Amino acid sequence: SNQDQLKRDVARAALEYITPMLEADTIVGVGTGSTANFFIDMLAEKKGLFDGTVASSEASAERLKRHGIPVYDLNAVDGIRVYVDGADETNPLLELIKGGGAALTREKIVAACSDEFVCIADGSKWVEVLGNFPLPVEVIPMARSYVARELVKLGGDPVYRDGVTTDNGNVILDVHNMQISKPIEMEEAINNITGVVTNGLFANRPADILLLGTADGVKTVKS
Ligand code: DER
Repeated sequence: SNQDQLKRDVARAALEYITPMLEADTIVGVGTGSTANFFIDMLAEKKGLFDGTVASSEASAERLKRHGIPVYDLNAVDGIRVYVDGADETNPLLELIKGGGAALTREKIVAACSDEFVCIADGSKWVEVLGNFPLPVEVIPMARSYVARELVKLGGDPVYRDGVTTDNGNVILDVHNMQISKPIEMEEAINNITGVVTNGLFANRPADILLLGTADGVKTVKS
Protein backbone atom coordinates (compact mmCIF):
# COMPACT_ATOMS: atom_id res chain seq x y z
CA SER A 1 0.00 0.00 0.00
CA ASN A 2 1.00 3.61 -0.33
CA GLN A 3 1.33 3.88 3.45
CA ASP A 4 3.71 0.90 3.39
CA GLN A 5 5.82 2.70 0.79
CA LEU A 6 5.98 5.79 3.00
CA LYS A 7 7.09 3.55 5.88
CA ARG A 8 9.81 2.04 3.69
CA ASP A 9 10.90 5.55 2.67
CA VAL A 10 11.39 6.68 6.29
CA ALA A 11 13.05 3.42 7.28
CA ARG A 12 15.55 3.92 4.46
CA ALA A 13 16.07 7.54 5.48
CA ALA A 14 16.76 6.42 9.06
CA LEU A 15 19.31 3.86 7.88
CA GLU A 16 21.09 6.54 5.86
CA TYR A 17 20.97 8.93 8.82
CA ILE A 18 22.58 6.47 11.25
CA THR A 19 25.14 4.94 8.89
CA PRO A 20 27.85 7.58 9.69
CA MET A 21 27.41 6.69 13.38
CA LEU A 22 28.20 3.00 12.89
CA GLU A 23 31.50 1.81 14.31
CA ALA A 24 32.74 -1.54 15.63
CA ASP A 25 31.39 -0.85 19.16
CA THR A 26 28.17 0.95 18.24
CA ILE A 27 24.92 -0.26 19.81
CA VAL A 28 21.71 0.58 17.94
CA GLY A 29 18.35 0.67 19.75
CA VAL A 30 15.52 -0.81 17.70
CA GLY A 31 11.82 -0.13 18.11
CA THR A 32 8.61 -2.06 17.56
CA GLY A 33 5.87 -1.96 14.95
CA SER A 34 5.42 -2.15 11.19
CA THR A 35 7.61 0.86 10.41
CA ALA A 36 10.36 -0.38 12.73
CA ASN A 37 10.13 -3.76 11.02
CA PHE A 38 11.04 -2.17 7.66
CA PHE A 39 14.02 -0.56 9.44
CA ILE A 40 15.09 -3.89 10.96
CA ASP A 41 15.02 -5.58 7.56
CA MET A 42 17.19 -2.78 6.09
CA LEU A 43 19.55 -2.69 9.09
CA ALA A 44 20.64 -6.18 8.08
CA GLU A 45 22.47 -4.53 5.13
CA LYS A 46 24.85 -2.95 7.67
CA LYS A 47 25.51 -6.14 9.68
CA GLY A 48 29.15 -6.30 10.72
CA LEU A 49 29.64 -2.52 10.60
CA PHE A 50 28.36 -2.11 14.17
CA ASP A 51 28.41 -4.20 17.36
CA GLY A 52 24.74 -5.03 17.84
CA THR A 53 21.32 -3.94 19.03
CA VAL A 54 19.02 -3.57 22.01
CA ALA A 55 15.40 -4.35 21.13
CA SER A 56 12.24 -2.79 22.60
CA SER A 57 10.18 -5.98 22.37
CA GLU A 58 10.54 -9.74 22.13
CA ALA A 59 9.02 -9.54 18.64
CA SER A 60 11.68 -7.12 17.42
CA ALA A 61 14.43 -9.16 19.12
CA GLU A 62 13.29 -12.25 17.23
CA ARG A 63 13.18 -10.37 13.92
CA LEU A 64 16.69 -9.06 14.46
CA LYS A 65 18.00 -12.52 15.36
CA ARG A 66 16.44 -13.96 12.20
CA HIS A 67 18.72 -11.57 10.30
CA GLY A 68 21.72 -12.74 12.36
CA ILE A 69 22.00 -9.32 14.02
CA PRO A 70 23.31 -9.53 17.62
CA VAL A 71 20.75 -8.56 20.27
CA TYR A 72 22.02 -7.57 23.73
CA ASP A 73 20.27 -7.32 27.06
CA LEU A 74 20.10 -3.64 28.00
CA ASN A 75 22.02 -4.39 31.22
CA ALA A 76 24.90 -5.75 29.19
CA VAL A 77 25.63 -2.50 27.29
CA ASP A 78 27.11 0.82 28.44
CA GLY A 79 24.98 3.03 26.22
CA ILE A 80 22.95 3.23 23.04
CA ARG A 81 24.18 5.56 20.32
CA VAL A 82 20.85 5.94 18.52
CA TYR A 83 17.30 4.59 18.89
CA VAL A 84 15.06 4.21 15.84
CA ASP A 85 11.33 3.66 16.44
CA GLY A 86 7.91 4.55 15.13
CA ALA A 87 5.01 6.38 16.75
CA ASP A 88 1.24 6.40 16.68
CA GLU A 89 1.07 10.21 16.78
CA THR A 90 3.57 13.07 16.80
CA ASN A 91 2.95 16.77 17.33
CA PRO A 92 5.20 19.55 15.98
CA LEU A 93 7.38 19.42 19.13
CA LEU A 94 8.05 15.72 18.49
CA GLU A 95 6.08 14.83 21.60
CA LEU A 96 4.68 11.40 20.80
CA ILE A 97 1.95 8.94 21.56
CA LYS A 98 3.33 5.39 21.40
CA GLY A 99 2.12 1.99 22.51
CA GLY A 100 -0.10 0.87 19.67
CA GLY A 101 2.01 -2.27 19.62
CA ALA A 102 1.86 -2.72 23.42
CA ALA A 103 5.65 -2.26 23.69
CA LEU A 104 5.58 1.21 25.26
CA THR A 105 7.41 0.35 28.51
CA ARG A 106 10.51 -1.16 26.92
CA GLU A 107 10.38 1.47 24.15
CA LYS A 108 10.45 4.24 26.76
CA ILE A 109 13.30 2.51 28.62
CA VAL A 110 15.41 2.11 25.48
CA ALA A 111 14.67 5.70 24.46
CA ALA A 112 15.74 6.92 27.92
CA CYS A 113 19.07 5.12 27.52
CA SER A 114 19.75 6.41 24.00
CA ASP A 115 21.92 9.37 23.04
CA GLU A 116 19.59 10.19 20.15
CA PHE A 117 16.01 9.11 19.40
CA VAL A 118 15.10 9.05 15.70
CA CYS A 119 11.35 8.71 15.14
CA ILE A 120 10.21 7.28 11.81
CA ALA A 121 6.60 7.77 10.77
CA ASP A 122 4.35 8.10 7.77
CA GLY A 123 2.52 11.39 7.45
CA SER A 124 -0.71 10.04 8.93
CA LYS A 125 0.92 10.19 12.37
CA TRP A 126 1.39 14.00 12.25
CA VAL A 127 -1.15 15.91 14.39
CA GLU A 128 -1.29 19.42 15.84
CA VAL A 129 -2.68 18.19 19.17
CA LEU A 130 -2.07 14.70 20.60
CA GLY A 131 -4.98 12.55 21.68
CA ASN A 132 -6.98 11.48 18.68
CA PHE A 133 -5.15 8.16 18.95
CA PRO A 134 -6.23 6.49 22.21
CA LEU A 135 -3.41 6.84 24.75
CA PRO A 136 -2.00 3.43 25.79
CA VAL A 137 -1.27 3.00 29.52
CA GLU A 138 0.52 -0.10 30.85
CA VAL A 139 -0.92 -1.17 34.22
CA ILE A 140 -0.17 -3.80 36.86
CA PRO A 141 -3.07 -6.27 36.41
CA MET A 142 -4.43 -6.05 39.98
CA ALA A 143 -4.68 -2.25 39.67
CA ARG A 144 -6.60 -2.17 36.39
CA SER A 145 -9.98 -1.06 37.75
CA TYR A 146 -8.51 1.45 40.18
CA VAL A 147 -6.34 3.02 37.45
CA ALA A 148 -9.32 3.13 35.09
CA ARG A 149 -11.31 5.12 37.67
CA GLU A 150 -8.39 7.53 38.15
CA LEU A 151 -8.05 8.02 34.38
CA VAL A 152 -11.74 8.93 34.20
CA LYS A 153 -11.04 11.67 36.77
CA LEU A 154 -8.40 12.99 34.33
CA GLY A 155 -11.09 13.26 31.65
CA GLY A 156 -10.34 10.05 29.79
CA ASP A 157 -12.42 7.09 28.66
CA PRO A 158 -10.24 4.02 29.40
CA VAL A 159 -10.85 0.81 27.47
CA TYR A 160 -9.22 -2.47 28.51
CA ARG A 161 -7.17 -3.96 25.64
CA ASP A 162 -8.72 -7.37 26.09
CA GLY A 163 -6.53 -10.44 25.59
CA VAL A 164 -3.24 -8.51 25.52
CA THR A 165 -0.44 -9.13 28.01
CA THR A 166 2.75 -7.11 27.58
CA ASP A 167 6.28 -8.56 27.49
CA ASN A 168 6.41 -7.51 31.15
CA GLY A 169 3.25 -9.44 32.14
CA ASN A 170 1.05 -6.36 32.49
CA VAL A 171 -2.19 -5.16 30.86
CA ILE A 172 -3.01 -2.14 28.70
CA LEU A 173 -5.74 0.48 29.04
CA ASP A 174 -6.32 2.61 25.93
CA VAL A 175 -7.60 6.03 27.00
CA HIS A 176 -9.97 7.63 24.49
CA ASN A 177 -11.23 11.21 24.15
CA MET A 178 -8.23 12.95 25.69
CA GLN A 179 -7.36 16.32 24.13
CA ILE A 180 -3.78 16.46 25.34
CA SER A 181 -2.95 20.17 25.11
CA LYS A 182 -0.26 19.86 27.82
CA PRO A 183 1.54 16.57 27.09
CA ILE A 184 4.28 16.95 29.72
CA GLU A 185 1.79 17.66 32.51
CA MET A 186 -0.51 14.83 31.39
CA GLU A 187 2.41 12.38 31.21
CA GLU A 188 3.37 13.25 34.77
CA ALA A 189 -0.21 13.11 36.08
CA ILE A 190 -0.73 9.61 34.67
CA ASN A 191 2.67 8.46 35.95
CA ASN A 192 1.54 9.49 39.44
CA ILE A 193 -1.40 7.07 39.47
CA THR A 194 -0.43 4.10 41.65
CA GLY A 195 -0.41 0.92 39.54
CA VAL A 196 0.60 2.62 36.31
CA VAL A 197 3.82 1.20 34.91
CA THR A 198 4.19 3.45 31.85
CA ASN A 199 2.04 5.67 29.68
CA GLY A 200 2.45 6.19 25.97
CA LEU A 201 3.16 9.92 26.14
CA PHE A 202 6.80 10.57 25.15
CA ALA A 203 6.79 14.26 26.09
CA ASN A 204 9.26 14.67 28.95
CA ARG A 205 11.63 12.97 26.53
CA PRO A 206 10.45 13.67 22.98
CA ALA A 207 12.10 12.37 19.84
CA ASP A 208 15.23 14.28 18.80
CA ILE A 209 14.53 14.02 15.11
CA LEU A 210 11.48 12.95 13.10
CA LEU A 211 11.67 11.47 9.62
CA LEU A 212 8.15 11.92 8.23
CA GLY A 213 7.11 10.10 5.08
CA THR A 214 4.95 12.18 2.75
CA ALA A 215 3.89 12.10 -0.90
CA ASP A 216 6.41 14.94 -1.41
CA GLY A 217 9.25 12.89 0.07
CA VAL A 218 10.72 12.45 3.54
CA LYS A 219 10.55 15.56 5.72
CA THR A 220 13.08 16.03 8.54
CA VAL A 221 11.81 17.73 11.70
CA LYS A 222 14.09 18.45 14.66
CA SER A 223 12.84 19.06 18.19
O1 DER B 1 3.69 0.57 19.55
C1 DER B 1 4.44 1.45 19.18
O2 DER B 1 4.84 2.38 19.90
C2 DER B 1 4.81 1.49 17.73
O3 DER B 1 6.05 2.11 17.55
C3 DER B 1 3.72 2.27 17.04
O4 DER B 1 3.64 3.50 17.70
C4 DER B 1 4.00 2.51 15.56
O5 DER B 1 3.60 1.36 14.92
P1 DER B 1 3.47 1.36 13.32
O6 DER B 1 4.86 1.72 12.79
O7 DER B 1 3.08 -0.06 13.00
O8 DER B 1 2.43 2.38 12.93
